[in-house]
Amino acid sequence: MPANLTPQYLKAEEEYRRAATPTEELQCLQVMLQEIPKHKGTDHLQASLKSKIAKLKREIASDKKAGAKSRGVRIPRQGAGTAILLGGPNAGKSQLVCSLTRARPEVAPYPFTTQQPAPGMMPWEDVTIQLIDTPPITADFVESYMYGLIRGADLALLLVDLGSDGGIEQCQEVLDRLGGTKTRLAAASYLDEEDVGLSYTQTLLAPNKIDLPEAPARLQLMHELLALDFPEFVISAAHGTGLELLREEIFRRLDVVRVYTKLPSAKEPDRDRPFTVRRGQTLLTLASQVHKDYASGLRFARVWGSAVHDGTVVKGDYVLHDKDVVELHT
Ligand SMILES: Nc1nc2c(ncn2[C@@H]2O[C@H](COP(=O)(O)OP(=O)(O)O)[C@@H](O)[C@H]2O)c(=O)[nH]1
Ligand SMILES: [Mg+2]
Repeated sequence: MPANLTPQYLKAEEEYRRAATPTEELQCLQVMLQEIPKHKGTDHLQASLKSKIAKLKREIASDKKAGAKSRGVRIPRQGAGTAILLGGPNAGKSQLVCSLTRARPEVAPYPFTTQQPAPGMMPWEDVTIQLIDTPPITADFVESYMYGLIRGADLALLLVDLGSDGGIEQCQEVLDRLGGTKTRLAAASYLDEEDVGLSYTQTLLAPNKIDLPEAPARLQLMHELLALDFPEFVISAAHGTGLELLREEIFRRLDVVRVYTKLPSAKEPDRDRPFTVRRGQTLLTLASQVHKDYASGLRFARVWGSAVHDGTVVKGDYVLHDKDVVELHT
């Protein structure tokens, strides 16, 4: 990573990785090009940004001509963050969504039951997290909209079918299939340093159906055959084994903090629905989430929380902590 990248650059880069439309991508790349320090060490990256921008402009122009809508399927982000479920046929993706959310996708013992991506909301403590059920990825086929969904997700859950002899190979096929594209899975989310179009989405591995008698032996075999560095959560989506740990890790991986707001006149904050912001973000980000006018009109805030004394007066650059109570003064 070239040195001295500005916070604006890093923010645009993060948004670029998650952009769902060519127009959004273009906006982010333009900010990145503007913000990148101009010296020899970034020549390569500058050139790569410029060629991406030119390509996107052409793409947008030809989409306009063809009257095309934005490519792919878009699922509006909801809740504290988004996890996308991936896997081969029958791995148990739909079953997991059924077990963790109130959504009721069809679960069936035959492949390709799920044909459209479908979101459901998973409760965790006092927040909800969006889970997206998807059609299987196989050696021969992946729906083209899947790339945008994977890039846009905060994290991926890769399910392995321990209920069939083919499960391990099917998992490998998912990785191979994506590994040949610019949308890949990794232990952490990041953009490639040399090629900003190449995106990695952090992934948890979830070997499923551990309730079945042959499953432990297959799990062992999987460890021998696949050398994966993803954190592993062995589960039974149908029986609930391991799901509590998995839910907690999903929340942790979103890397967000919860903030409760209160009116200056109120004694108690609104505890029902916390706002969530990425860890490291500031009061200013929260203010603009609460109301679009608040970011510019914010004078100060009082904070009750783990990092400050009760009622401390802070400015827009205060970095929020999990479970802070914030009273905004505009
Ligand atoms: N024994 C067992 N069966 C499961 C489990 N999870 C899913 N299944 C079964 O596996 C089959 C495929 O599940 P489904 O959720 O439709 O898979 P998908 O294609 O990945 O969405 C169904 O018959 C499910 O009942 C599990 O944890 N244990
Ligand atoms: Mg399904």
